Amino acid sequence: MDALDRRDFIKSVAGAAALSAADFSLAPAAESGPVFLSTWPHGKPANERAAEVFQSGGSLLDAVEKGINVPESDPKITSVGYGGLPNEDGVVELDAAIMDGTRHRAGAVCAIHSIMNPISVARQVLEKTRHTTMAGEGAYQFALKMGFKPMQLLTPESLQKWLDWKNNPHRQNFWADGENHDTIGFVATDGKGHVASGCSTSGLAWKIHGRVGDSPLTGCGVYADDNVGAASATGDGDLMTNYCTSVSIVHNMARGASPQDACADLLKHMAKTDPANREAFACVIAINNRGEIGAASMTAVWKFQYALWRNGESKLVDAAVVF
Ligand code: SD4
Repeated sequence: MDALDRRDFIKSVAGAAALSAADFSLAPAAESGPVFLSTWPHGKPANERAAEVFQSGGSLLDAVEKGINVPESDPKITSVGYGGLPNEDGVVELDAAIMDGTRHRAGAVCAIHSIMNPISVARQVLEKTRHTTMAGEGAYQFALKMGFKPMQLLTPESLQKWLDWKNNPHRQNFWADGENHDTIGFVATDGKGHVASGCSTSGLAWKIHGRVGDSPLTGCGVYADDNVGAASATGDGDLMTNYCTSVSIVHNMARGASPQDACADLLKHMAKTDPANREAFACVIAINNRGEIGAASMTAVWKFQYALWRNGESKLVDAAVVF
């Protein structure tokens, strides 16, 4: 190869690389206005709070964090924050993560106890440290250093449910009934191409002490990339972690899938690798940097509803079912 050929060759290789990188980015976002999308009916007040925070000058991350604080602080919601059902030892252990699509950085806490708003601790991990994920006692001590106040997260109702479970000789290890599956997953855009994702949960009721689900793991419960979009997930975290659901969905969108198709494709892929997964509790949400959204549930058994806030309208919608 003479010098000129070599230069041309290098130029064409560089061109090809640039092309595939460009393929990975969606065209610049159209002005969509802010959009807030979250899981389950308790996502509706969370979205509304997020919209208020954003419209009064908060950042997109402030909106996601403060939105998620709503179900976290509500003792009636038994799968997130205060009032969340405890682990098998009767201790409430919470998982949460928040990811900023602009900086491509997440903050997360796993299995943290005694702190009502783990998403806010996750935010502090993101803003105040060079770490991404903090776990257990270390996450708790970090929260205290950041000024969070410890409290008893069991309510009389959740304590009674734990006692009933404990006293049942035929108790199941996980999810003894169908009520305990309402993690909040959250995705948002500011309408100008920025996206963010957040997730907060008490995880599986009666889980083994120290168990960490998908929710606080970057790429699983949260993923956000301004070049493409954001995703989040709710469901059987022990299963879903193995599919890196949120990053898979965002990468599907990067290859050109709509948010809706990207969600459905991920669930189909799970079912393809193991047909038993057709019965799995797996639900996902996604948004792209143009404000288009998607949501899907593996099966109709879970009656997955998502909450959507757009143009001042706040509603609950039945998600598409894949099988
Ligand atoms: C977990 N994915 O800890 C969470 C639970 C969940 O709806 O999302 N429930 O496995």
